[in-house]
Amino acid sequence: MVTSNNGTSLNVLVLHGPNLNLLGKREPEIYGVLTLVEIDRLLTKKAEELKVCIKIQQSNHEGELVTAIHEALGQQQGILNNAGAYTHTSVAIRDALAGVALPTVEVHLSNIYRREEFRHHSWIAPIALGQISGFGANSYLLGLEALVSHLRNYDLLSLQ
Ligand code: CA2
Repeated sequence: MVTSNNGTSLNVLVLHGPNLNLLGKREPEIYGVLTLVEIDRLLTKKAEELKVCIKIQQSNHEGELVTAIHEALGQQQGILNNAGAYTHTSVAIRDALAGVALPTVEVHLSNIYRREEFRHHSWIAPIALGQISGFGANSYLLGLEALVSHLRNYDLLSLQ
């Protein structure tokens, strides 16, 4: 677990699902060359720029991810979530996110719609604010920006 606290009051939970701890070691053509530790460093730097506090958790266990989501209630104001393969299978993670009703942005390193058909369905997307998929580690950084903009009530379109 990594926590970066820069003294601001906006708190975001970053959740990484199963097998993401293997990043950088296998399948770099799909998931990129960065390790999860390197992605977490980039996220921590982005959080500092955005002046938000992030708590980062990775688990290979569905129940632990559900518990982490429950524990976010009252602690974090939003969730940046890459549920990994559980995206395509887990009603329990979707129910947990719907239950705590915290604004959630779903992210994926790979473009799940250019891959096998079983990855095209997400149980989480319908209850998420939105989804960013296919930009490698940048999906997380773009997702964090989008979530923070939403939480701060910036409507990018209304700025035009
Ligand atoms: O593209 C994504 O971020 C995914 O959430 C990654 C998941 C995959 O099941 C989803 O369909 C899309 C896989 C997590 C990483 O798995 C690895 C397996 C072997 C080596 C490196 C990573």
